[in-house]
Amino acid sequence: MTFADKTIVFNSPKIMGILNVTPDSFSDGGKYNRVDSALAHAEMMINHGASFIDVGGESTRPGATPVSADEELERVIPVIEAISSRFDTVISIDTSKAKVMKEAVKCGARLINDVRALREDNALETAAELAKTMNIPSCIMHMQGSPENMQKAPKYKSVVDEVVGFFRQQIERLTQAGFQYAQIMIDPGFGFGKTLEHNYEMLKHFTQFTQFDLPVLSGTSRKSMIGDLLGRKLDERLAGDISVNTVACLAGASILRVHDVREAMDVAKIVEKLNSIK
Ligand code: PT1
Repeated sequence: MTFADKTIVFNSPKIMGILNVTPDSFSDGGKYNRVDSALAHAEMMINHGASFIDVGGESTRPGATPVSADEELERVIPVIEAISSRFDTVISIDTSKAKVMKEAVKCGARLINDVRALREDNALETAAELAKTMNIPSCIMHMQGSPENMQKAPKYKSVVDEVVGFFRQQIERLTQAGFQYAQIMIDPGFGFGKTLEHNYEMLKHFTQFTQFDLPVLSGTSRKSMIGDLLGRKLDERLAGDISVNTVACLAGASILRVHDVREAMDVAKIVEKLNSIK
């Protein structure tokens, strides 16, 4: 798959490092402090083997409240500029807002990661334009509800069938809007309007999501599906993360979106070795 000028071949799982630039991820404000610490964190993740750095200025974890486009831009733009001027990694912009997509790509982002699957105002038109004119792919994620309400009462007849159906519908919608098929990435959206049972049902049947022959992203890092099952606090979930990532990679995940890049790279290398044996 190509991201503007840069090709990444998914012949082994690739790692996307998470870079949150939400205020709660920092001890206190101060823009320079913020850019500097984000840059240092990005550099570490790149050194550990990340192929992508996912920059996000809106929290989408359960119960999170929305932010304005201007607030989001103020958070992410200086960080994207700083990373893209120093490193050749693919920067992904974690946003649902058309304006943020456009500005982020202007300063060097090469992938749009939208947990709302380009369903906000103007998002589809904007992302399709960036796909056509600059070869910027998009990752579309499944979510039931919105971050404010999604964990209230998630309900499915079959979560796997519904998520697969959603992808079928959205891939059609994106290609109709002008995307090439090969400019689309999909993500089942672990933790987004799913109970613990729903999340593990998706993990168990993860191979189903590879039926479209598009790269499948898996994002489970430090999530409740690990903490709640194991009874682990946020900083005690690494073993669970590694286990879930191993299962996802064996089932065909192409990208792991993680906080702990080094450990995820170890998973990717072991799965690559296994897949090379006849
Ligand atoms: C994800 C993802 C994301 N997750 C993509 N982007 C988050 N493509 C942000 C919990 O249950 O999976 N894929 N961007 C973070 N969102 C959550 C959701 C964090 C649920 C935590 C939980 O703990």
